[in-house]
Amino acid sequence: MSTTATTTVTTEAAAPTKLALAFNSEIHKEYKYTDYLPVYDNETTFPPLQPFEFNDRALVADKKFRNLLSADNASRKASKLTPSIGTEIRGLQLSSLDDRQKDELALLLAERGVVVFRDQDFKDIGVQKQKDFARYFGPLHIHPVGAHVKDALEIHNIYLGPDNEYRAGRRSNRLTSTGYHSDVSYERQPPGITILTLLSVPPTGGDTAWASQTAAYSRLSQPIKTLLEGLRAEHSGFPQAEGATRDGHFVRRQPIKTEHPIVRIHPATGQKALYINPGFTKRIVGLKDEESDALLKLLFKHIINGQDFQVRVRWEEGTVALWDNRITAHTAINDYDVHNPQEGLRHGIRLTTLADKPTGVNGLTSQAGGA
Ligand SMILES: O=C(O)CCC(=O)C(=O)O
Ligand SMILES: [Fe+2]
Repeated sequence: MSTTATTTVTTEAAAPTKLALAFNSEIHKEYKYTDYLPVYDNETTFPPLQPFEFNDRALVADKKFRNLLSADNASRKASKLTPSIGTEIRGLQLSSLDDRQKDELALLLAERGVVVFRDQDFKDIGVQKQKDFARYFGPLHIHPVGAHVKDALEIHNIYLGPDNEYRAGRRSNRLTSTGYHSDVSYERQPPGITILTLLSVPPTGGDTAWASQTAAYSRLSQPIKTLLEGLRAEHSGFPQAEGATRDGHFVRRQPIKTEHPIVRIHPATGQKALYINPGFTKRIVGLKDEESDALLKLLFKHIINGQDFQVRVRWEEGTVALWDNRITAHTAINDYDVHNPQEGLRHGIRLTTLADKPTGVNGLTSQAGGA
C-alpha cells in the first residue's frame, strides 16, 4: 500500500506544479530531513537522452592515489572490505575533496567497484552542492519514473517507511526482496558513478550488497568468455515504465531498449566485466529464445550466488556509498519491518551520473534496441 496524497504547491519558480507527496507529514514532525522526503512531479516530461562526449575523470587520475589516500594524514584510513570488491574510507570528507582527489576517487571506484565513506557531512551541505559534486563525474541522470526530492528531479528518492511501502510492495509476490541490478542500464550511455546517501538508517537491517562484475567475468571458463565477448544483450526500460503506469505513477521520459555488449571494458582500467543484470537485461541478441533464457539464467545465478565476490555494507549515520555501475551489480536488502518503530524507516537519496557508451571486446559497441 502506498499512501500518496496529491496536492498543488508553488515551486521556487512560482509556477504551479502538480506535486504528489509520497509520505505522510504527520509522522515526520521530528525528522531532520523533511525537505528530502519523496515527491512525484506529475507534470514535467523529458525528451530522449541525447548522446554526449563523456570525459572519464579516472583517466587523468594519479594511479598511486597520492592525493586521496596520502599517508601524511593519520586520521585517514582506507581499508579493503573484501579482496575483490569494496573499500571503506574514514577520516576524509567528500564535501571537501579537491579536483585531483575526485579524479582519484573515480579511479578507485573503477578498481574497487564500491567505496564507502563513513561519518560524512555530505547530507547536510544542501541540494546544490551535492549536485555539483556529482556533476563533476558526469551529467546527472533524471530517473524516468522514480520519486525524487522536491525541486530536484536529479535526486532519486529511496524511501521505505510505514507511510510508503511502495518499494516493498513491488516485490511482495516474490520469495526474496533482493534484486541485483546496475542502475538504469537500458540507457544508451548508462550510468558510471552512483552516489547514495542514507538520511535515515534502520537500527538493524537495510544493508546494501554489491557484486563485482569483473570477478564474475573472470571466473567464467574460457569457452564461455569467448562466446559472451561476441554477443550483445538487450536491456529494457519498458517493464519499469509499465510497472509505474500500472501503479498510477507518471512516466516523465519514454522507455527505451538498448543492446549492450555482454562483456564491457572499463575505459580507465582496461578490465573486462560482465555487463548484464537480472533487473534490466531481457535477452541475448541473436540467440534462440531457449538458448538466451538458459544462458541468462546461468549468468544471473552466478552473479547472485557469488558471495565470494560480493560485499554487503551496513549503513551508519553519515555513510555515503559510491559505486561504478559499469563493473558492479547491487541490491538493497529490505529485511526490516516498517511497522516496527524500532526498525522502520529507511530513507536515502541517490545521484547518478551518466558515462560512456559501453565498449566490448574487439570494438563491439552498444546499439539501439528494437521496438
Ligand atoms: O537502497 C539501496 O540500498 C539501493 C537502492 C537502489 O539500488 C536503487 O535505487 O537503484
Ligand atoms: Fe540501484
